[in-house]
This record gives sequence, structure tokens and C-alpha cells, in this order.
Amino acid sequence: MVVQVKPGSHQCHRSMDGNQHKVEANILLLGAENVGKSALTVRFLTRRFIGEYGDIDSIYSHTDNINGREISFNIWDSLYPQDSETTETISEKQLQWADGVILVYSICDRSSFEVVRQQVQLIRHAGKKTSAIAPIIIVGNKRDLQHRRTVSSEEGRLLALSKDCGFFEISAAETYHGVLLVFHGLMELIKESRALSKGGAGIKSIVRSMSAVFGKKRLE
Ligand SMILES: Nc1nc2c(ncn2[C@@H]2O[C@H](COP(=O)(O)OP(=O)(O)OP(=O)(O)O)[C@@H](O)[C@H]2O)c(=O)[nH]1
Ligand SMILES: [Mg+2]
Repeated sequence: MVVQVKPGSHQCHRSMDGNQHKVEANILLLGAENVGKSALTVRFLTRRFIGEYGDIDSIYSHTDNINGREISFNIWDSLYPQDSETTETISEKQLQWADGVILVYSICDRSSFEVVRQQVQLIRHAGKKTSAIAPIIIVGNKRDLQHRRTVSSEEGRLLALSKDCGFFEISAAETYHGVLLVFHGLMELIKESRALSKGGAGIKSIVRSMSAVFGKKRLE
């Protein structure tokens, strides 16, 4: 599975970074219903796949150690709005809260891919107005269900490329490792984005450095 990343210039509104300090970030999970947002969240928090998750809209806190550094994740596992009269599928509050976004679709649910296409557009559009561009990773989940696939890897990768997002195809049901790469990958993008907005470095140099970090990877 291919990873292609490019960070934006999101504003940092918390303390952090610097080698000695704890790094903290707010990560928002979006996407249509039933795509595995809760499965990804619970996998990351507990390393387990429990199968059924219920309709929960919650924010979880989780501290991890990456390369000897304490990293604090606040994870908002959202619900896709069921109200058919609502055209806004992402609230302003969610966008203001998020330092980075994980957009999830199921590789065997074409309509969920279209939801991600709309949501990435909404986020980029909102970012243009505020000049705060949150890093995004697009995730094609349920990779174990190859026989029911309706969205090709290429389509997912191309959407991500065209919108300057990272991209992973994973199975939250089958492996913890892929889920870990998604969250850690997004944290890297958030840190780079903060460094960019602090230091005013050229975006191209950051893109190059991120390509060096991620390049093209294969899972499993
Ligand atoms: N085969 C397979 N099933 C999965 C995978 N991830 C999640 N599921 C299943 O898909 C269903 C929906 O998963 P959830 O994590 O609840 O999805 P969600 O996006 O949080 O759904 P809502 O909260 O209702 O919007 C559940 O039955 C999960 O067991 C996966 O990687 N592979
Ligand atoms: Mg859920």
C-alpha cells in the first residue's frame, strides 16, 4: 500500500514541540457510517479489534512513546450525521478543534469513498478561508475484504495525491501495525506543519523532507 504525504501550514494553537517537551495533538476521525472509524480508534487505543462498537461520538486521550518521546493524542471518534436535512457533514467546531484529520472510507463501499471526496474538499475549502491547512490522511479500510472491493487502491491514492493528503490502505480487523502507521504518520505531519508555521520554511522543502520520511511503503 502506498503512502504519499504533503503537509499544509496549519496553525499551532497549543504549546509543544522542541525536543524536551511533550507533544500533543488533536486528531479528528471523519467518514461515512460503518467504515471503521471506531474500529481504528479502538485498535490504536487498545491494540484490539472487538467487532462491534455502537454509535459513539467520543474524544479519547492516549499517550504514546515514539522514539523515546512522549506523545499525547486526543482522538475524536465522530459520527456521520444521520439527519438528511443537514448538508454540513463537518462542523466548524470539529475543524477548529482538529490539528489533523483522518478521513476513513471502506474499500467495499463506493458511497463512503464519495463522502471522503466531499469531506476533503470541505476541509480544504475551510482551510483556504482561515489559511489553516490541517494535515489529512485518507484511509481505505477493510482491506481484508478484497473480494468485495469496489474502490481501487489507485483511486484512493490519486484522490490523496490531488488533495495533498497522506494515504493508507489498511484492515483494522486484521492488523494493528497499519493503524499505528496511520496515527504516527499523521502526528509526523502535524509536527512538520507546526515547524513550518513557526519557522516559515518553504513548503517545498517540507514536502521533500516528508517524502524522504515516508517515501513509498508497503504494509505487511
Ligand atoms: N472486515 C472488516 N470489518 C471491519 C473492519 N473495520 C471495521 N469493521 C466492521 O465494520 C463495522 C463498522 O465498524 P465501526 O468501527 O463501528 O464503523 P464506524 O465508522 O465507527 O461506524 P459509525 O460509528 O456507525 O459511523 C463493524 O461491524 C466492524 O466490525 C475491517 O478492517 N475489516
Ligand atoms: Mg463509530
